[in-house]
Amino acid sequence: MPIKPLIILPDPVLRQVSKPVERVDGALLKLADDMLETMYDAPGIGLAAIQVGEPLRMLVIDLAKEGETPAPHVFINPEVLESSDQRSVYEEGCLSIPDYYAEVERPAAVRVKYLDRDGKLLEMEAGGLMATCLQHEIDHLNGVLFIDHISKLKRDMVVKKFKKLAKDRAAGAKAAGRMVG
Ligand code: GNR
Ligand code: NI
Repeated sequence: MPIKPLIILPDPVLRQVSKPVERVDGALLKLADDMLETMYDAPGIGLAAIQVGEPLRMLVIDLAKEGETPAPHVFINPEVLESSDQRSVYEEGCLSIPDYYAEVERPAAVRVKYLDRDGKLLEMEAGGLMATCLQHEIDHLNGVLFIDHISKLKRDMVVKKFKKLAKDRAAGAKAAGRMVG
């Protein structure tokens, strides 16, 4: 099952703190490939393992635009080593909070260390969208969502809307079940 279902707000799974990866083995790389496929299908530019229900510190990013050569990146056990004092603002979205977008201010550049798919320890200095995306994804590993960086008023409105959507979906599924059953 290469394309995995996405975990959607307000599922408490999204608030779990993910565990460090202990071994970069075949099963982990299979998960990375499934995450990339799920991300491309959505489509999105990044995905953390917890968004497909796996509480592991791994994320994937591909910033290539449609029509460009794909540029998949896998980050295992990523850690921010340094953040710039300079900030930048991007309009962010999240595959776990579909169709909601808001501006978020974050450090404009970060230096991260991580393991790549060969289990090799690497460092990356990122700016622009890569810096924002890395921070958005690393937040997921810590159970943090981009709506945690907006005003409480806006956040409460979004959470309320998604709670209602989840409730309506559950009621709809139950009604459909009655019809076939
Ligand atoms: O697809 C995504 N787009 C995006 C845009 C701006 C800042 C962050 C992101 S990440 C998001 C996919 C996602 O939810 N990753 O966790
Ligand atoms: Ni996200």
